[in-house]
Amino acid sequence: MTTPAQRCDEVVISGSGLWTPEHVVTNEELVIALNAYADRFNETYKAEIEAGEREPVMRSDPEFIHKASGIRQRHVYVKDGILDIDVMRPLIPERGEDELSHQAEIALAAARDALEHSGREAADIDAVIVSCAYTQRAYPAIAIEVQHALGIEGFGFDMLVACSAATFALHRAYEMVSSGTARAVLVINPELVSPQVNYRDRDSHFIFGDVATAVVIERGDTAVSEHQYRILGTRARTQYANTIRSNFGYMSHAYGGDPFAPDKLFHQEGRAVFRDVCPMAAEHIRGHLEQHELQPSNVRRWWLHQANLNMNQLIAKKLLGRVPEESEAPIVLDRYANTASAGSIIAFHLHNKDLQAGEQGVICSFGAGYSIGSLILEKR
Ligand code: CO8
Repeated sequence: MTTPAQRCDEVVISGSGLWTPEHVVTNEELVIALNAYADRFNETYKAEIEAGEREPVMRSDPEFIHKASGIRQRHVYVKDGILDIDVMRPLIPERGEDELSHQAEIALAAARDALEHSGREAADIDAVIVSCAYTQRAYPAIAIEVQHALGIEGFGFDMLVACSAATFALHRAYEMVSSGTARAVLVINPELVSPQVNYRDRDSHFIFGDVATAVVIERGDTAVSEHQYRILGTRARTQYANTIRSNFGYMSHAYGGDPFAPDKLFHQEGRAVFRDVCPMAAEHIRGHLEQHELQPSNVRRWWLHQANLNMNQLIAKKLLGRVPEESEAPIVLDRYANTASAGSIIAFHLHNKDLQAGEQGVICSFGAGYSIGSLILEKR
């Protein structure tokens, strides 16, 4: 169908979707595996470690993990291999070029859920954006594979913005719909992050989980779903920082070193990230609300990025002057852990339907880059 280039004053989120992997890994399971690996490694290299020629592998602790992050467990796409101290990575079988890719498979599950919630079909969608921390290949785009599988006309593309991938993609979708280049856009976040976790590193082995989320953004004048959220505004900010990084990429072939060395996996200076990002995120949200003549006290629901419970409480405290109630700023990271860009969308998906018409909420992500993205929503 040809889309009329008709500008649109009211753009809405008309539905969202969630795919949760069936496999769960608890903190205790992760710690047992890492500590067994550490004990064996440190015994094997005892002499070198004592001579200062090799660093020991540090043991982990489930109490530390819960206290420092609020995380109790995570869902993973494939559990096999993660807890095996001879493997310590998910054993995901490689698929042939004619098969549906892993990431497209989980993207499709979330997308179908979002289409159902929005009351939309493939024929109603003009664009597909797959936006996440990693795509499993550079091309063809996962978005185009998903577009093909769903039978959507129009166009699709992938984009990567680490933990702000979902919000930044929603911004692009909002602009497309408001400018009239698309009637409706499907934004999908297939966060298949477990292959990038270093399960031998106590600083980061507990942080991430897999999930997929999706959102339909469309014209308000034709939206049909029961729960609709008018997008009052979007705001983005980036500031370069090296404190969260992965060096894995297509250049690994040229470098000739170990393409799976620790620096090629996720690594961060967690304390520095915490210190830098909390004030940035609070200031960003306050400024965004002021642009719309709103105060933090006007916000009924905070759908915040889900990296760390203490981080969310500190950001909300900076804004509200108090620790928010669970019902004001729902937490999902205890069950899901950090799911990269999908965390705030899981929180939105699971905790939006009780809002009354005219009540406002904020979706906000913050993470690597640094990158911060927010949307102010109002229930219709
Ligand atoms: N068990 C026991 N001790 C531990 C463990 C552990 N598992 N881990 C660390 N320790 C030790 C440390 O070594 C340190 O010891 P010492 O004092 O002797 O040096 C001590 O405990 C304290 O460590 P930290 O200072 O690191 O502890 P924190 O209280 O700061 O907590 C956190 C660590 C939980 C990581 C915290 O700093 C945090 O959450 N920071 C924010 C991080 C964040 O939000 N990052 C965003 C990353 S996500 C993102 O941007 C998307 C990237 C793309 C996705 C990637 C997918 C793979």
